[in-house]
Amino acid sequence: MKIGITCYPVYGGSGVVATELGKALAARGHQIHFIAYSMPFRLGHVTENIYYHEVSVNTYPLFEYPPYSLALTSTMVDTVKYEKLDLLHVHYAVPHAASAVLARQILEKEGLCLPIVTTLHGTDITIVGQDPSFAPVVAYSINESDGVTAVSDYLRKETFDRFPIDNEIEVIPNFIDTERFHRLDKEHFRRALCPNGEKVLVHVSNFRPVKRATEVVEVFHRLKQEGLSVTLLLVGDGPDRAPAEHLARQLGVYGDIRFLGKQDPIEEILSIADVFLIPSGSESFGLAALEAMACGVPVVSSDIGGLPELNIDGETGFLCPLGDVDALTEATRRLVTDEALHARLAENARARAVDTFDLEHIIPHYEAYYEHVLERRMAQIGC
Ligand code: GMT
Repeated sequence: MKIGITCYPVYGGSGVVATELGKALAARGHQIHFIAYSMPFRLGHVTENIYYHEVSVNTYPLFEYPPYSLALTSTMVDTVKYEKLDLLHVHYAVPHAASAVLARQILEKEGLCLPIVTTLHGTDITIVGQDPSFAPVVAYSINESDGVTAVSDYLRKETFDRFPIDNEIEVIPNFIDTERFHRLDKEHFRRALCPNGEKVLVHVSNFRPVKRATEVVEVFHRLKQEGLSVTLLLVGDGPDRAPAEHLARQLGVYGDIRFLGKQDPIEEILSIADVFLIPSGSESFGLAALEAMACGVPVVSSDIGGLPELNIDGETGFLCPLGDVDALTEATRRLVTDEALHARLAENARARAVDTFDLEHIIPHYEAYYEHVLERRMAQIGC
């Protein structure tokens, strides 16, 4: 199949999922055309079966806000026409689904058929999409898509609860390449960071307030106060990094925390982790937690959103009530002090990543869904 993929190329889990999906589909013989405003950061070098079409937005003195969505639509139209794409798969509804619906209308006028699949990722439904400046367009473009997928049951339900949706939504969970994400031998790295054999707590995020990174610092502080030998690696960057640093200084634990900023490859850091903390206030899936699990790291998370579909309480980690720092601390304490418990949950976490979320299981779902959408569209309008 020839498939166009549009995503946010520089930030966030939706771009990671879209890019890894494109790479996996290309490896299975499909021809993949990324349509985005810059090269997706996880793409690496362009390989066989992978093409990249850059959206360039014309600036003009009249445009205080250059119309990116329209430039994207035009690039979609050109790419479909000249590359003869079978289907367009857009990730994150705002504004990609609307651009795709418009592209489909333009192409229909020219007698071309373009089925669209929209994948909902999270904040496009729960936060950004809720804004009155976007909400009617989000609902319309979801209803107009030929296929809609959501990354968790939770997100599917939220979409129906929050928008007037009369389309079907298929749940296809996120996935991981468990051959790339596995525990590597990084003992030298561990010894360098933890010369006294400290247990390693890790948090990876974009440090937006919704990730509640400061709670991770609070948990760490409490464990240090109890005299536990722990260190904390904070990976990523964003608006809450400075508040997290400030809190760490106030609590007197700044010197025991490494603020590592954005890091790649993340599996090297996860390979020395003992516990992964993700106390988010909103998380439709929690791809960062899945990456940790694939590296055999038990997860301490909040119990909201799609996290309970991924992190099984008492089996792959612990679920804690949102904002309950006592519960987060207790769960982390158990994992750093009880070796048998830690070993069991670490093994289960890896097994769940491999058995349930490995890309070899999930990519065929997408392929089958594309076939289904194509057949249905052909039957509908005979294209
Ligand atoms: O909001 C973000 O954290 C970024 C966002 C994205 O779309 O780039 O992440 C969402 O999609 C990820 C991939 O499907 C999910 O793993 C994240 O849980 C989800 N984030 C939220 O729901 C907050």
